[in-house]
Amino acid sequence: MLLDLMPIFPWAVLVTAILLLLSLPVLAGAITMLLTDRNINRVFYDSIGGGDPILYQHLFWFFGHPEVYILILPGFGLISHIVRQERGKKEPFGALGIAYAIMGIGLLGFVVWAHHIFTVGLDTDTRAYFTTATIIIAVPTGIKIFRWIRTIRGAWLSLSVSTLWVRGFIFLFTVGGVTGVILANSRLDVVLHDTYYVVGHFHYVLRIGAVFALLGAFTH
Ligand SMILES: [Cu+2]
Repeated sequence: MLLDLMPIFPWAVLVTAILLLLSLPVLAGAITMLLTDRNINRVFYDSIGGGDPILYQHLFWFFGHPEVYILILPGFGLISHIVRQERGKKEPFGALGIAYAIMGIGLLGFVVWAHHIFTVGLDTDTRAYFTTATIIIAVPTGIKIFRWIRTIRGAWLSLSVSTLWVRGFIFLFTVGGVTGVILANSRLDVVLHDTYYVVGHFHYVLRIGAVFALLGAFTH
């Protein structure tokens, strides 16, 4: 079987596995360095000895941002399969584009981490780069949303419970995604950091996104 012919869910799980393989070791290294700082007088993060606590935040979020994609990518695969089968089609509309969008999100997931730490005193150029790179993620994400909608458009959809979860997912995940684009703007993020706006953003994309996809898949 050519990779292009692989269904979407295995694509999503393959990209998730790659994200795990490349991000977890960085977290392991970061907390190992932290343990040595705490227990054997190393100063990786201790500015007194020339270390830098912001280094820990960069290393943590280098893992932490791919982690949120690790949580949501399998759900993208599940949603693709539910809309396909509920629509009675062999493939969702533009399946290859969805596979490439999933790969694109996996790749971009590794170069946007500092949008979690805009408030630590990053210089303007760094903030401008991370703002731009983060907003670009809306492109592959939009590609998937429009292809799911196009797959289910114009078809009488059985009001099966799984399609209700799918509709809830598509609408509410999109709301959550839009708030992510707003938070990507570092000037806005500095004001919204540590507010319930961020809590609302990640609850829409994860609590509703990932969980609705799971519940839709269970019922499907
Ligand atoms: Cu992030």
